[in-house]
Amino acid sequence: MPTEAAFTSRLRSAAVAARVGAVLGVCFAVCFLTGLVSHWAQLPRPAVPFPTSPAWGYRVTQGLHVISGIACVPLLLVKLWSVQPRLLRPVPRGTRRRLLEVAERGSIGVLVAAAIFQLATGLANAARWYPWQDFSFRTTHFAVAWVAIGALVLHVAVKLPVIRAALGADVDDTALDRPTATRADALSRRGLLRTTWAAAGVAVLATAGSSVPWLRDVSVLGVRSGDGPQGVPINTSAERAGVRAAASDPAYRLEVVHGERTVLLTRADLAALPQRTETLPIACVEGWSASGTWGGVRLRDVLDLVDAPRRPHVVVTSLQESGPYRRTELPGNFADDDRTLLALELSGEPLTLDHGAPTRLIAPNRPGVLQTKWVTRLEVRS
Ligand SMILES: Nc1nc2c(c(=O)[nH]1)N[C@H]1C(S)=C(S)[C@@H](COP(=O)(O)O)O[C@H]1N2
Ligand SMILES: [Mo]
Repeated sequence: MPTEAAFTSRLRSAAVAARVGAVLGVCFAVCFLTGLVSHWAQLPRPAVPFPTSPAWGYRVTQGLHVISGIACVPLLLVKLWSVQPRLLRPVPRGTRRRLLEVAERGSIGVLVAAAIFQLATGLANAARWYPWQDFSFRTTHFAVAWVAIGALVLHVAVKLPVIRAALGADVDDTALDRPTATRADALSRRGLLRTTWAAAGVAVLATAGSSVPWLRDVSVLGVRSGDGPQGVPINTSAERAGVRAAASDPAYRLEVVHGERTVLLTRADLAALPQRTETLPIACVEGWSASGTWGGVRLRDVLDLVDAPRRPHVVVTSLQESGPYRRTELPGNFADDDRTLLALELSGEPLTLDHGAPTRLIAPNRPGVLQTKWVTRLEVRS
């Protein structure tokens, strides 16, 4: 086991750790706050309604969530590298000092573990890789976010004097250096910092095109947001969802239920209702988003056929027989919003099977995961 004294590079310093840590802290805060927005947007019955405007709001917050999370990866690696010798520091003598040291290292252990867990599960989710069956990504990612942010606040509070001293001094200042950290490397501290910012920038550019259209061509790791039939990517195909036969069956009906009243509509019945056009994005929780021009029926017009009350809570069911997106809940403010459609068209053409034909839900400022495709039933609940 190496000791703290074995690390002699001048780069592993409070000067570097505080600067990288400050940027990492900002990225973490953006990630945390936009994550809270996403959690709120996905609550089936939020105590405070999630707003339906601006229509592009979730597109921006979730794009920022994934972009800031990705920027954290290189930043966290450099930060951990720069402070690694500190973790090998000998435990001081004396019960009180020893207890304090153990408490501090324990809280840092929690912070590091929670941060790595968040970045790893977030990346896995953005890459649509779900290695655990029955593992609720959203619940776990949300719970551990609080652990991470709590440990981070504690860490910053404990380190505030060092952080202030390090940020207040020149980056090459040696006052805060460990006694053995005297070896000059080929790379200067400024060079290391510049490389770190560049690595974070490259990671962002490689993925941000998923939500920022003009970055599309440089985003080798991002989903091409303009790719896919009718200019919008496909998340789950009709084939994969197992709905190909049911969705193309002439016997298809949309069932609209309110208490004792039920109305059955064919696709032709929907097409005979007043048609509207809205430009609304699909903003996937995985970070990609794309704007579409949707044609179809106002959801409210369909709900009026069964005399749904104002602000109805609507349960939307898909033809898909299993899977977490089979059934979604639409809060009253979304059901009543004039822009919320049952889409029959995209980009002026009939909706393709993969985009959710015969009809799909599209509402403003709503996470993509809740924009249910292949809708077969709407049930008004109180
Ligand atoms: N029935 C059903 N609806 C669904 C899904 C699904 O898997 N099944 N995927 C959702 C997700 S995660 C997203 S991002 C959008 C994607 O819509 P698109 O494939 O038309 O782009 O559809 C949503 N609606
Ligand atoms: Mo999604």
